[in-house]
Amino acid sequence: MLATQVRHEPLPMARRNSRLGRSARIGAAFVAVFCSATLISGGSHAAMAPDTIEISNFSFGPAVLTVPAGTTVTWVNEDEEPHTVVESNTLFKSHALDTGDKFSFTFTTPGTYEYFCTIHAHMVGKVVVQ
Ligand SMILES: [Cu+2]
Repeated sequence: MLATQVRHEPLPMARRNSRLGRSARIGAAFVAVFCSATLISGGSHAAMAPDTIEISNFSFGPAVLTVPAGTTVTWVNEDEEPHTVVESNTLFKSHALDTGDKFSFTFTTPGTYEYFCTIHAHMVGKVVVQ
């Protein structure tokens, strides 16, 4: 009688262990998905030139770009709508950029330069030159 109980003992233990193993595997899968998503976003960021500002979805990206003095910053319009890039003190002023058009400006003096789109005044961005 006692021997039978002992023999049955490991069964529920094993079942509990396998359930633990499954949740551990699910956890590992989540970690794997999270890590690969991080890798993908990291990869696309690295592929983009650090001195390029993309205009898409009616916004400048990145909204704030920090560069060392002497950097040529290039804006690329990825939108279907035309946009302009105009510095607040008109230090630089692009023409209306159609889809795929680019505009570049070389920042030689350290400072903070705010710019906006004259067609859509809510579109603002900033270049910080160090
Ligand atoms: Cu615009």
